Amino acid sequence: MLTKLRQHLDTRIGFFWLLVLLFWAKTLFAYLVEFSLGVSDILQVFLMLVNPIATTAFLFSLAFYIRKTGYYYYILLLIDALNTVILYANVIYYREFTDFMTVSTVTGYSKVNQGLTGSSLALTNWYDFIYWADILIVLALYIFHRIKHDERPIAKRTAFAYTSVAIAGFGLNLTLAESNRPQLLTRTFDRNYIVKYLGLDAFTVYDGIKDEQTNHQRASAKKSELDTVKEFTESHYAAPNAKMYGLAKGKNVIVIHLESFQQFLIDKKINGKEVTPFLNKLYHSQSTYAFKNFFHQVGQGKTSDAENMLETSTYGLSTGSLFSQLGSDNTFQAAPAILNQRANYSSAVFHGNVASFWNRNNTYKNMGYQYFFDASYYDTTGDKSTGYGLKDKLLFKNSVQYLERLQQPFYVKYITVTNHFPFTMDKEDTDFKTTDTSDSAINGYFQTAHYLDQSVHEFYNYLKKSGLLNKSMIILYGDHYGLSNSENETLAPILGKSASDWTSYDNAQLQRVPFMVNIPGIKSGKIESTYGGEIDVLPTILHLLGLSSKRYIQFGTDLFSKDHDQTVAFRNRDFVTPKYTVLNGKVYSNQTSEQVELTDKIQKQIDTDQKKVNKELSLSDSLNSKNLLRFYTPKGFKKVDASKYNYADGLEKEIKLQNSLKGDSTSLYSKNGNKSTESLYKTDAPEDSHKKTDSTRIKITNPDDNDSATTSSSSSK
Ligand code: GP9
Ligand code: MN
Repeated sequence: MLTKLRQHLDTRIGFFWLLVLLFWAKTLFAYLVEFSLGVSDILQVFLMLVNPIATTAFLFSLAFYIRKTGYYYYILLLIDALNTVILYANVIYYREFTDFMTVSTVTGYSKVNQGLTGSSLALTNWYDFIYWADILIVLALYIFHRIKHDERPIAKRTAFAYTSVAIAGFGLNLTLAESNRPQLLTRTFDRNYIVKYLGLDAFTVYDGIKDEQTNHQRASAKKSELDTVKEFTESHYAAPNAKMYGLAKGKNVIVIHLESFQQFLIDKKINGKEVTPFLNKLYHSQSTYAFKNFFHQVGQGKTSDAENMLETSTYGLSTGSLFSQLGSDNTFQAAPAILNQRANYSSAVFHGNVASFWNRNNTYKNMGYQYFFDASYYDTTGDKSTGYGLKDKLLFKNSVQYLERLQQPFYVKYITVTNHFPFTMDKEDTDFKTTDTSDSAINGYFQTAHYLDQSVHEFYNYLKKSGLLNKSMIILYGDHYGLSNSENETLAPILGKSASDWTSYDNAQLQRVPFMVNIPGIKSGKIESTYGGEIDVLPTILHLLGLSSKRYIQFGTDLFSKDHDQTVAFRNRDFVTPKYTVLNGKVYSNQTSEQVELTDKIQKQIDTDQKKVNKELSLSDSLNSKNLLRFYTPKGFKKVDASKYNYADGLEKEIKLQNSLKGDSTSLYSKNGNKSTESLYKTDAPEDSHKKTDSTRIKITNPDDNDSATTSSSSSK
């Protein structure tokens, strides 16, 4: 047996398999030891284990086409070495940035994370020889004839067969990956995902192609195109409403991102109980301006599209996520930077998922976010998290230590995750008696929404006790639908509708999400019926803070302005106005829910609106995909220098700043006589105590996060 294997090794094909095997082994070593790929089910484990094989076999099989003996062996080793360079460079890069190396970081185009620098040397480890030893040993064995030099060239047909089988193997891998994570390549959730499912080589090629497409679009961009965009946004601008302008001037801004939260949850009762009693109270409060006709406008980038619209007032892209595709390199004039530069706001994001999801770790830098407290800042072990990270109650509670040390005024964003598809909950987290439909996502949705409501309630109690409440304006919004169109017919009876005459019109109406501006202390709040969407948030907030928005290129308009544009564009060019809902050219009346008999007058109006919607979306696309904002710097705006931001050791940085400001520090902690306010936080989350919880589920938490969980100092990004 052993001699057989030996003999096989002495053939060209045997040598090939030896190298493939070794390369596969060291890739797996990197997967398990260096990267946190967040593998969460058996299929993912399987794909992770096999994904290096097809691409490696494909690349190495290219040597089969070489007939000359010496060349064959050396070229094969060279391919191996080059592939190892890619692997090893990613290992080093990952140690510094907890992310994979993109082509734009290598070519130096990227503004964040300037590739590998001198300091990278410090990131090498003693065991790194593992990545190179195999090549050196095999090379030595070959040179000293311990491996026979097989003179027989590989038949063309055999070579071709190997290459083809490798390609087919990759195809199979891709198919399985897509079955587990649909739209993996079109939506680009996370670089981690592509590596986890398809491997490092596939990721590098994929990224290279994307990069080439982006660069091509950018290179062809002309400054005059910016002028066309600017002309549009200038003529579209809506001047602030004097009554609202500066209503929240100087206040902290707390944005609460209500994951997958739809408007129909507001005031909804299930089995006689309100699903979201606290949010309902806020909705009806005199201190809240709530919008009942506010729509999400996201595309495939879901949460990240919502974030982009809210903070830049430009649309997401027609396919994929803008954050993932352009976030690393684009010029942004986003809320955190604007508020910092014009009113000295500090800024932070709190989110219990890994930083690389939706490429946030890079995009936030270009937006000017000073701090990003991602999963590595929290204990996300065991029952503390679900599919997308830390449970909401724990996110709010465990962020206090970071929040209280931020200089005020601050602009902060909490991105919740528990109310996310598939809306499953651990038993200990809910006693809400939900619906009993045939669809478990629907039944779960009311429970996870109820949980989210409780989380926000607990957070509000803290805000009140700590005194932050009256110093803040709190923005609450739902990012997009939770239940998709395919579930809506089952949902219909719960909404008092019938499934049998459910139409696309009804689906469109369900794209309403909450948008609430809560300014504790005011009494003028009310429920507004103005139509609007996520694109309108930034100018609205700026005006509430008493900052004019005229100088910026923004596609939305202030919701309170009398000139506010009430045409709400969806990403697929459908749109809603106060009177009509236009879907794929079909016009429905909002009053009757029926398709409208089109008179010439109505048709003309719809045509004009449709043209505007198309124009707006395509101008936004050209602005973003050609990175046109680099040609325009608004008055007083300083271009964001992404390389200034690094999200490691956030707490230490806050403390350092606090200490250096001494008596001038405005953090809550300093104002509280240098005492923490953490003890004011009360949660009923069972995971927070040492009560026994249900720990039989598979968790996505990655082992690296566990060590650095409670102390941010060990975070190694
Ligand atoms: C992930 C979370 C969910 O971090 O924000 O994103 P989504 O799937 O809703 O786009
Ligand atoms: Mn979302």
